[in-house]
Amino acid sequence: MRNWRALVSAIGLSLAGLPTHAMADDGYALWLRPSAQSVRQVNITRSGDSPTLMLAEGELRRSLPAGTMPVMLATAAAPAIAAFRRDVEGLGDEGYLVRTVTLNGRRTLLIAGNGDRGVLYGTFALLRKLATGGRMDAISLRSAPKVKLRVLNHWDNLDGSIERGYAGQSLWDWWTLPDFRDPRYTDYARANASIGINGTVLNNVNAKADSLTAPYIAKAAALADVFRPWGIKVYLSVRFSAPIELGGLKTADPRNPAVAAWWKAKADEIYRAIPDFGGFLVKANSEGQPGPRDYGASHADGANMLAAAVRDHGGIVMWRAFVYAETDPEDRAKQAYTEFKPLDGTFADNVLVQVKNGAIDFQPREPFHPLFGAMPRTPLMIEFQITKEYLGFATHLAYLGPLFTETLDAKTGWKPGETVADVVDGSAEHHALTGMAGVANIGRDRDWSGSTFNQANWYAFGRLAWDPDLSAASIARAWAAQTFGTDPQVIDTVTAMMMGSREAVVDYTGPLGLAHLMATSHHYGPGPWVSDLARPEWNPTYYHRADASGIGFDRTARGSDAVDQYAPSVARTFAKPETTPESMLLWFHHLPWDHRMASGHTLWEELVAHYDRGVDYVAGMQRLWDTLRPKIDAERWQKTATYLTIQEKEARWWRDASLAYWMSVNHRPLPAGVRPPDHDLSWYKARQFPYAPGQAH
Ligand code: GCV
Repeated sequence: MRNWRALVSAIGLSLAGLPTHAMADDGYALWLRPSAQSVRQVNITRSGDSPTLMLAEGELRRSLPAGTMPVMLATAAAPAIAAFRRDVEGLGDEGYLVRTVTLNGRRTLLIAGNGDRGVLYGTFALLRKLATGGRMDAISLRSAPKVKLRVLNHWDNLDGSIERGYAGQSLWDWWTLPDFRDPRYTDYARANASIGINGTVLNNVNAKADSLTAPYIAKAAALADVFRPWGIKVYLSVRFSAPIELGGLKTADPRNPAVAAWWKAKADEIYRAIPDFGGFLVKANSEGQPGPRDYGASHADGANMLAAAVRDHGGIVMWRAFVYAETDPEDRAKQAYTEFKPLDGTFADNVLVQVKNGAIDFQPREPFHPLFGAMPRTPLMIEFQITKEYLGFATHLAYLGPLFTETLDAKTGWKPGETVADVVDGSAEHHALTGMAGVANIGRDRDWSGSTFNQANWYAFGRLAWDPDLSAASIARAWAAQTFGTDPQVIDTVTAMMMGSREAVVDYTGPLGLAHLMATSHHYGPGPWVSDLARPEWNPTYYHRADASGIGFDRTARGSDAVDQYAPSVARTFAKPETTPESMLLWFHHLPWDHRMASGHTLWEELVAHYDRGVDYVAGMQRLWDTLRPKIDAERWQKTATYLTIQEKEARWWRDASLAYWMSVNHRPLPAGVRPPDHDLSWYKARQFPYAPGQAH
């Protein structure tokens, strides 16, 4: 024992002697830095003793400099802040006010909300302001979330794997729960609270019925206990056929009273263990999942039956619109609208229909989903994918802020000026129940998200769920400052790298509106040639339709007429190549390779130029990152630099394989001076990656 102590103390001494720039930073702290290990001498008063208020106090004690003016944490009902009650009005139960006021004759920093959660969010807003260069004496913050349910969707399986997860195994150790509550669960909740996320769906939408058994409910309840003080509710994905698998019923038909009774009893059981359980998320009749359509019942029948089971407890149902049927020959991009639009107004008032940002599947670029604005009598929740299934997994630097805001800012055309954000935040139709879901990119990797820059996508999702009107650039700047410090050169450089990074991925994987060109199943790398899968819409050739004469999917009236699902003004824009934004050209049109682009180039020349632009952008990010070497801790700098090298290699691979394939189809030479692919097409086709991460099983 004495030797052991001596060793520890020797290491402690030698570590203390190291210069700070040599200290490793493994990214575990995310954007929540720096935080002292010991509490500081700050005069903080609380209006109560709730766990949430105590957490807020702890955050301040670890982060505020000693000698800061007194701080008052108070909910609106506290007599001490009666004079400021009106300032808190209109902030709902999660909004906050942070301001310097005079209390009992002393200048005091007041952090107030109608409820404890508002005070906690105000605390994090204050710390963010300070970490991004704000001054304590000039603080004046007032904000309330525009979206009610700000929810992460974990596609985590009960065996610890994560579908489309690239940051290691699931955080949830189902095996040791409910007894062992890994401290990391608290750190997860804290990180989410710091950006306003207030819900988490624990398990994969491709759900197993087992998650509804008593042992797994107890495990979920243990997580809910950890998350509760941080303002985070737990939800579960449910398998629609669970009454058959667990209840021994012969059917899961939502119109069958025994089925409804089974779900009601199951919901009651869950609420006994988790009194503030959020509700259910459902993937039904999609990609092989069971659902009400198996019995001739509608999606509304299914959703409403589940909604009735949770309604008395205040629960909700998030019912996904991501459906396409194996028997349906209709353009896949049209099927969700065809199925759901007629159901508008038939859903119970505790149901949200959860719609992916685009009509296919989280591609690097998709036009906004035509359901937004087309179902005014139904609350529509938007679903983004934070994990980068189609944008380079964990290794590629692709900041998704511009992808998220491009969709949120899109004009639906259904009402003057109406945007997707207006539909999502409920302002378009005055829906009180609103939501934004993000498929999480979080795993057990030390840095949570597989890379430092992937953390920015988690952060951006949370910030936009709180306020969908924020700009992607302002979020990137704030994240950079919180993550790397306030050196302007670092913030400017990091933001510059981030802001064009998603467009670069579009350029080197599928420019000008091309989509779904990836390899089969694991979705890693290019596979535009794939044409032999069982279902037509699983094949990349279904999406690009390239042949000797042209390329692109005709979704005009001459083709699938998907444009007709948009509001007339938007449909008119997308109906003609001349008025369609070039970034979405081949999504809506099949055009000859010689089609003249705005630049004067042919479509083929332009396509090639985009691939090169994408690869060049990555090289540019490498150069910029090199300039930051003296200013970033060695561990995070080196990992990012190495990942950029991987990205550069894979961007070239995507470009070369794609060009080799397009040339095999159009029989055209590359424009003069363009570098030919490194290998011939057969070499690219022969690549196999049976162990690529994140695969469904
Ligand atoms: C969870 C895509 C993904 C699947 C995912 C599905 C969905 O198809 O590849 O892994 O399944 O979307 O969103 O349900």
